[in-house]
Amino acid sequence: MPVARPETSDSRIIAHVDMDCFYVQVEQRKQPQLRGQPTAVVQYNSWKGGGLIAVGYEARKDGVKRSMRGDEAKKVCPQIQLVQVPVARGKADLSIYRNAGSEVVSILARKGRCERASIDEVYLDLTDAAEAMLKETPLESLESIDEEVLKSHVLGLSLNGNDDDKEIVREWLTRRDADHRDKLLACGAIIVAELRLQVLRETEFTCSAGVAHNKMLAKLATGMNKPAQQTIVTLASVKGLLEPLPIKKMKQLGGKLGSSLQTDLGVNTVGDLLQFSEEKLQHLYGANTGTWLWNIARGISGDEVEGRLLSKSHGSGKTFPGMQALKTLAAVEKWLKELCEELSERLQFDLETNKRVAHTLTLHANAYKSTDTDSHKKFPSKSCPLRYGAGKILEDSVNLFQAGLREFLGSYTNPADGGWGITGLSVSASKIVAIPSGTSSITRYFHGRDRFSASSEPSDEKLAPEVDNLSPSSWTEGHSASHQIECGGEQTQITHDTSSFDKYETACKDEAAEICLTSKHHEPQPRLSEKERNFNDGKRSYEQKRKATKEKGTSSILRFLQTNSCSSSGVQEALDMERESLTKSQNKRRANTWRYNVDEIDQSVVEELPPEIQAEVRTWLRPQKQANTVKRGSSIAHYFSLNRIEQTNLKKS
Ligand code: TTP
Ligand code: CA
Ligand code: CA
Repeated sequence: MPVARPETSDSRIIAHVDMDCFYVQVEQRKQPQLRGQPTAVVQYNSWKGGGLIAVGYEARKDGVKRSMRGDEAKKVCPQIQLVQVPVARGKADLSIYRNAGSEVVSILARKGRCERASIDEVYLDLTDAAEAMLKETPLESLESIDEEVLKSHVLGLSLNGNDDDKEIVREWLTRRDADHRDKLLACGAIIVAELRLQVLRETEFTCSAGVAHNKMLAKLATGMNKPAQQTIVTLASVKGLLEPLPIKKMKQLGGKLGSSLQTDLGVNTVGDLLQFSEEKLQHLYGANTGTWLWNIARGISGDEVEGRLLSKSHGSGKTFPGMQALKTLAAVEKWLKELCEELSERLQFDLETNKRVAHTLTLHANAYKSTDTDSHKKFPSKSCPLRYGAGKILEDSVNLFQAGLREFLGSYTNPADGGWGITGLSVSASKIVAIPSGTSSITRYFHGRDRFSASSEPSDEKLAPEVDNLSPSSWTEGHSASHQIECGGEQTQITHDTSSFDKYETACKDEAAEICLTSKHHEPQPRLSEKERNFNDGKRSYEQKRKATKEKGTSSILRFLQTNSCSSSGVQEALDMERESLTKSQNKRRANTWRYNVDEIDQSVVEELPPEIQAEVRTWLRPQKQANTVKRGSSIAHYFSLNRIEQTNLKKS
C-alpha cells in the first residue's frame, strides 16, 4: 500500500541513476569486439533463439525489442549479436551483473546518501553536496561548464534540438536571479554529470539520470532521455510533466488501484486526478492512500533516500514454461535444491562480507491445475523464519511449497495424484539486518548477541516483528511484488531484487563455511541447557521431541520451526539462540495477554503445522473455547486475523 509522506523540504536534490541497456554493456565490456554492434542478451534456453532480456541501443534502432525471441530479432536485424546469460546450476547466473552494479554503486555513493534500488539503479540524495557547491561557487561566476552538464535536458526550457541548446542550458544554469531551488538543481546537474563521467571512466559503463526535488520526479525523468543523458525537473515543469502521464505508468498505480481510478473515477492521466479533492480521495480510498494520491498528482512525495548500498533481499528463481512445467513433488524438490543452494551461498556470503543476517524465507510459485476452469486462483506465497544452511533452507522450502500446493489445490485434492503443474518457482530471503558495527568477527557477534538481546529492552522491541514471525501464523500468504515470478514464457526467471556486494562470491564460499565451523566450535554452549541442547540434536527420538515440546509449552512452535532438523551450522545455532532469547523475553511479556478465539484462527494454518504442533495448538484453543474468555485483538488471534485482513486488503488493492 502506498504511504503518504509529506515532503520534508522542497529544496532537496535527489537524483535517480539507471544504467543503459545494462546486461548488454556488461557483456560488451567482457567482449569489446561487440562494442558498437547491435547486441542483445538472451536467456539461456534455445527455444526460438531464447528470450531477449536486454537490448543494446544499436539493436533498438533496428527495431529489436525486449519482447522478442532471438529468432525474431535476427529477422528484424540479421547482424544482431546474441549473447547468452551465464549459466550455473541449470539456470541463469546473474552474479556478473550484480557485481557490475556494485562497482557502479560504490562510485555513485561518493557524493551523498545512496540507495541501491535495483540491479542497475540507485537514488542519491545530493542536497548537502549541492548546498555546499552553491555556497562555495556562485553559479553565475562559473567559467567553464563541462559539456556533459550542458547536454542536460532541462524540462520547461524550450530547446531546439541543435547546438544552440547548450547555450540555452548554460544560461539557465548561471542565471543570477534564479529561484534558490533551481540553483540547487543546477548544482545537482553538475554533480550528477561528474558522477556519470566518473562511472564511465572507472567502469566503461554509461548511465542516464534524472535530477529533481524528490525520488518520484527524479525516477520519472531518468527514462525521458536515454542513453547516456540526464534530465532535470525544475519546479515550474512539474505540472506539465505529470499532467499528460498515463495513470498506470505511475509507480504503485500499475495494478488494481490504478485500474480502480480508471474504471471507477474515469481517471486516465495524472492530470485527471487533479479535479478530486483530498477529502474525496480519502473518502474513496482511505486517509493514507487518498492523501498519497492527492500528493502525487501534484508531484509531492516525501520518500527519503535510504542509505543502503546493499540489497533488501536475496532471491533465486526459475521459470518452467510450457512443456517444462514441473508436475511431481520430486521434480519440484530437485529444483528447489538448486535454488536453495544458490540462496544459501548468497546468504553465507552476505553474512561473512557484510555481516548481515536474513530472518524470513519466502517461497513463491506459479502454478496451474490441469482440470481447472478457475484459472484466477494463485499459488499462495508462503513464508517462515529463515534457518541458515542449504539443507535447512531446502527442508523449509519444501514444507512451504507443500503447504502452498495444498491450499492451491483445495482440500479435496491429493497433490500426489498429479493434475497440477508448476511454471515458476523462487525462494527468497528478506528482513535482512546488520550485525551491529564494531563487531570484529561473526563469532564474537554471536557471543555478544546473547547479552545484547537479553539485556537490551529497546533492541528487543525493535526486533519484535522478527520474533512475531516465529509464530505459526508466520506460515502466511505473502504478496511481495518484488519477488513475484515473471513467467512470461521465459525459462529462467530474472528477478529484480538487487544483490549485495557479492563480488567475490565464489572465492569466499569456502571462507564463509570456515567461519561457520569456527562459530560452531567456539559457540558459548554453556548457555544452552541440557533440554535446549536436545533440541539441536538431530538424532533425538520423536518421544524426546514430544516431551520437550510439552515442557516448553507455547514456545515449542517457535522451537520446532527453528530446530526440527539437525543443526548443521554454527551460525544457525547462534541464530537459534538469538531468537530463543528474544522469544523468551517476548513471551514473558505476553504471558498474561495471550488469549485465543478459535473462530479467529484460520484452520488451514493450523492444519499445515506438523502433527505434534497441531496437537499443541488445539490444546491452547480448547480451554479458551470452554471458558469463553475470548479477548479480541490479543496477540495470537491478532496474528491470524491480521493475516486475513492483509490478504483481504491486498485482494482489494
Ligand atoms: P532495465 O533497466 O529495465 O533495462 P536496461 O538497462 O536493459 O535498458 P534501459 O537502457 O532501457 O534501462 O533492466 C536492467 C537489466 O535487468 C537489463 O539489462 C536486463 C535485466 N532485466 C531482465 O532480466 N528482465 C526484465 O524483464 C527486465 C525489464 C530487465
Ligand atoms: Ca537500465
Ligand atoms: Ca533499471
